[in-house]
Amino acid sequence: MSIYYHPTHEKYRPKFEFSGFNNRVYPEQPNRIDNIISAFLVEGIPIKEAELCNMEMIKSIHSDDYIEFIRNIPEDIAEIAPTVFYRKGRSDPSSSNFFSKMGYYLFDPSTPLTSGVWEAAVGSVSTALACVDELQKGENLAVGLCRPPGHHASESLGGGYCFFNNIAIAAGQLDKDATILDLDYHHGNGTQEIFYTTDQVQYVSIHADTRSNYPFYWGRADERGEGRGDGYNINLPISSTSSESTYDDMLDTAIEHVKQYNPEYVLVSMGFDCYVDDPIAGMGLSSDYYRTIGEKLQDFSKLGIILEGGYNLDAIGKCFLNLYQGLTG
Ligand code: Q9C
Ligand code: ZN
Repeated sequence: MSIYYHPTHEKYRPKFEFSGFNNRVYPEQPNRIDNIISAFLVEGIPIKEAELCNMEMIKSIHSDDYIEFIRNIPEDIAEIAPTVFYRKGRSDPSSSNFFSKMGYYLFDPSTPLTSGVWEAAVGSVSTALACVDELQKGENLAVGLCRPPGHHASESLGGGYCFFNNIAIAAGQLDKDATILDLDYHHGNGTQEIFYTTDQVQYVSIHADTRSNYPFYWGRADERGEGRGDGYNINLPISSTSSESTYDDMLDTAIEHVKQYNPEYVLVSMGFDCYVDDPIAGMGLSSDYYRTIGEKLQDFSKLGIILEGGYNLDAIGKCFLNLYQGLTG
């Protein structure tokens, strides 16, 4: 059992998120990882540095042109986000104009571009891959402190603080069936899209109902997969004001779906933004409840925990530690 991170996450530290009429302080900060690591170190639990992955891994999920776009963020750009967006059926983007490409490869202004994006995003993918490596070598549990997160990113489209879909890239490396169980507050639209037509990866997500919550245009219960993937995409939306007991019932339902599929591996898109005092989201979950989640996940024998969201800097360390103690207790 190991916990991984990669130090290049520190290179990505945007200042602002363009958000409606106000810019707000960027919630997805390096402190998130620092605080989680501190909480583990206080308990004497060591954290390992992941080895850098090769580009083939990223290419297994993302298009070459999207990867090149992220790799080639102009050095002289301090921090920038798109405000004009491409929609299907319009003219293709210009291959030479950065603004044109920016509105094509990102779906919202929540994912600012800065010079450190590439290094941080590759480090985050590497962290998730270190976890599946460990599981394939025979370990039963691995934890990846990925940052930036990944579940909103699809083949050629970033957004929602995500550039590369860490957990999708990791799941794609597994040679046996896998479930991605997404417990972030937000629907993982990128992960859903990537595996929508396959039966080799089951996607199960509990999230705030997207009829009134970000990311709005994906995540309904009737999105069940297509072709071979029909029935292997399971969206379980709940109200954004759900109590802990509502959440707990839905978690049992989600776990039943996973058991029915009976995968070799379970990878969890672990967000802590359902915590009651999350600054941008939040449902009724207490920090103690994350121990219960850990206990319930003990039902699965090959388990990878991959960090997605969670923005309360005072609580994220405690929540993660509780989860870990539930998993290992
Ligand atoms: N006013 C994750 O938790 N901002 N991403 C929405 C609404 C984007 C969350 C702004 C939230 C993305 C991984
Ligand atoms: Zn989230």
